[in-house]
Amino acid sequence: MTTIDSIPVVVGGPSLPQERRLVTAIPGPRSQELMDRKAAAVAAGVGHTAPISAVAAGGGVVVDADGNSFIDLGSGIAVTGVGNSHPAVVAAIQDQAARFTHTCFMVSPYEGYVAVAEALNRVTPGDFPKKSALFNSGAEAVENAVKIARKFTGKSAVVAFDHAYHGRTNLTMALTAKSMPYKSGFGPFAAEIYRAPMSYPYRDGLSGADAAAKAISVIEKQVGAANLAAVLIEPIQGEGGFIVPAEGFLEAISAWCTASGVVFIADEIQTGFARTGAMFASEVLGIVPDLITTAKGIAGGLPLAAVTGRAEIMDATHVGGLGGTYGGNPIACAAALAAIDAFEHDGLVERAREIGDLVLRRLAAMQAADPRVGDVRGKGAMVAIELVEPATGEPDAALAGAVAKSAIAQGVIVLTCGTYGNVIRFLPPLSIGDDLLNEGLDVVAAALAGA
Ligand code: PLZ
Repeated sequence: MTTIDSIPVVVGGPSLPQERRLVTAIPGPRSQELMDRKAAAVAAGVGHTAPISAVAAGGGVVVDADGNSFIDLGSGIAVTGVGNSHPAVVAAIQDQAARFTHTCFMVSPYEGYVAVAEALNRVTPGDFPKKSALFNSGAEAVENAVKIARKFTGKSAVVAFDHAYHGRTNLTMALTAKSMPYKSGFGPFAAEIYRAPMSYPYRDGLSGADAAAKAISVIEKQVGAANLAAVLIEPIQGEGGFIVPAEGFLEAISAWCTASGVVFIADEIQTGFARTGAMFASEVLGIVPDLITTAKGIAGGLPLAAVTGRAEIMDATHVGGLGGTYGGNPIACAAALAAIDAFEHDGLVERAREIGDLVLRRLAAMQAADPRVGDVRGKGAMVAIELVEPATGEPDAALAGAVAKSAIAQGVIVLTCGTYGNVIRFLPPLSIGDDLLNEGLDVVAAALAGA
């Protein structure tokens, strides 16, 4: 138990005071102590954004061991969409933990797993019979989507895009575009992965149709549909810079896949579950993928991931070909059922749209006043600014890093992203209130003005 202003705090969730409050410099002494222990005990490769010791979180705040309360504009990288320690998620976890914590679904199946599969089959886009399989992490879901597509098509090549992020395992490192920090020194990588150009309207100036024609030409000339099992794409790229493709790009790629016997996989691990103002970004962007990978927002913070898609593709794999000791862990499934219910019935899709309207309006005002804000983009509660040298349009990663660092020191957790590291992204929990959201944006605006 820690104390904040002498009040014992043992629980987070929405009842935490919804305020930004700094009572020490950041990091405070207790957080610094944890940073020192981390440096001594945790492998150096595991970095951190905010130098704090988190002890509670909920609504739109994260509280540290020194009693500082931060406005959360990151949701632990798009995970706590329903809000940290959402009461229904907590209750479901507690109830399931008291019943059983594990049997292994492949040994003694249980209802929670099947119910999550049913829910995913229902809420994902596509008016056709679907099936799902559950895993532990986003990377594992992507790996399995590739396995399934290869088995179904009998082909081996996979196309991913410039700026893509799909994970840190060997196959998903190969699928991820950016070398530093994700891949550098960690090769050799998995074979039969090819890269196509992404539609990036701010930087390529191409229409969706032209960008798709360019990508399809690369795919046809350098890979060939006869060898291609799957095209894998984030409908809105996450780590790569919150890149929203030009209108028509995804439809054209998806249509080409359908015509060419290639499985079209949407990686909705960051964009899924109400984040973009629809249950899935595919709906916002007008596509119906063959397979969808999900994770992050699915279970209110517990590790769970899934592949969902056309039943005939999902069923192509022999019995025993898919699985894992923990995939679809019963506690994670209980959390997911509560979280999915909250996404569907607590108005969170609408809330994501409202958040998007508010944040985009504020960011557009920042752009109008400051030529270093080169681009403002995003959908729903997944929006970003791209910072540049005004004279040249060159990416300004140093500025993005300085703004994020200064915002954190002022009590607002924001994340950067982008191939060039020059994008500041906003991924608030959908449980955040307008007041905190505005205050958080005020702090970011002041940090930018002062940088
Ligand atoms: N696909 C689209 O966004 C995870 C990575 C953070 P895991 N993104 C956050 C980091 O630096 O490791 C992600 C994603 C998309 C796949 C993944 C991978 O999901 O659950 O981290 O494996």
